[in-house]
Amino acid sequence: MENSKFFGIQKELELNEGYQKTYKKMNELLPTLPRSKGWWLDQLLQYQGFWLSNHGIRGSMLIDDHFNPRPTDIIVATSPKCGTTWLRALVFSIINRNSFDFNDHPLSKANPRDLVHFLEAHIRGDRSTVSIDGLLSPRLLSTHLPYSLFPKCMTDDASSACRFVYICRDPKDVLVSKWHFANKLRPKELPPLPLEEAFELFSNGVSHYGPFWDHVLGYWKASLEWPKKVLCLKYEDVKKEPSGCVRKVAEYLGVPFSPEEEKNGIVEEIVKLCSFESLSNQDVNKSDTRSRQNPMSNSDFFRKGEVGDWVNHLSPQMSEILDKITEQKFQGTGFSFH
Ligand code: PAP
Repeated sequence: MENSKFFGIQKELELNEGYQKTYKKMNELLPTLPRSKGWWLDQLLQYQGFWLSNHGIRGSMLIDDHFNPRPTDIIVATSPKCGTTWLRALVFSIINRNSFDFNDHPLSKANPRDLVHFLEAHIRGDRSTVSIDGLLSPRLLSTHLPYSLFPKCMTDDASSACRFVYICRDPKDVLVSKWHFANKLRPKELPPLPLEEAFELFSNGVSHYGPFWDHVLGYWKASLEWPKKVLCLKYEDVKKEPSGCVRKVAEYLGVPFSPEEEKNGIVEEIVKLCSFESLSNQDVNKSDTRSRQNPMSNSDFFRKGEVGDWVNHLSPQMSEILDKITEQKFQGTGFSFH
């Protein structure tokens, strides 16, 4: 129990025996993993080639042992700060477009993270979480886990299990977004994280669910191999052509817009509803929702929502180094951010 206390996991959870076994396995494993400084209070641990917090590792192990995928599952997958909030909102409104009035929509009352459940967080097996097994199909879930960390039954089989919609973003903007976010989350007792330190960590691959580039490549390669199973989007493309991307996602999910929906401007309604301007101005996303259980406030997920804000923060040398890493990592893969 000493380890579980140390890692802040499994406090007074009432768990069934199956879950207890996974927690035990995890608590034995965690102290053996290489670790690095975190971005806020947590440490990052190296697990199967990626840097994860203890919660990320817990999520991965619990999914391995306890998640029962369904063919209708839709999983919104992202590396943090690549557009998770936006993509959650878009996919939610695409698949539920016939269930809600756009003038009185759940997205005007709830943050997208409350409408699209975070798989790693809700598979904990304790009573305080949503029962993933109890959700009606089609389940819309989200994840930050790298593709290779999902069990083979979810990733190798092109036809029978879940589909993934992935979004990625220029790493320079990801770093800047993450650095701002880290400084919002850091406890008051700690000094702000200097940008230089964030840059060092990020460019060395030490960021949540990183290395960033390996995260992108896992999903990109899968999307090439199984285009019906994984759809890869880029934040920059969605910004440039939001309607086209909304149509693409709807088609991929097997719910294309009918001529009548097109005529009624439903695509544009969705784009408008999910835009940064619209979501960030909802009261639910403006108020401070921070609590002891949840240190992240809804407002923390909205900053600028722009492409290229990195120019206001990174030195030319930093941007050059990141571009070089990106070029080297993606060479010969067919992927680029241009
Ligand atoms: P997460 O992965 O931690 O959940 P995520 O939503 O991916 O966070 O990242 C937040 C970023 O998306 C912020 O970017 P910025 O720091 O560069 O501004 C946030 O502003 C941006 N964002 C949130 N909602 C939208 C939206 N509707 N459209 C465009 N960008 C958005």
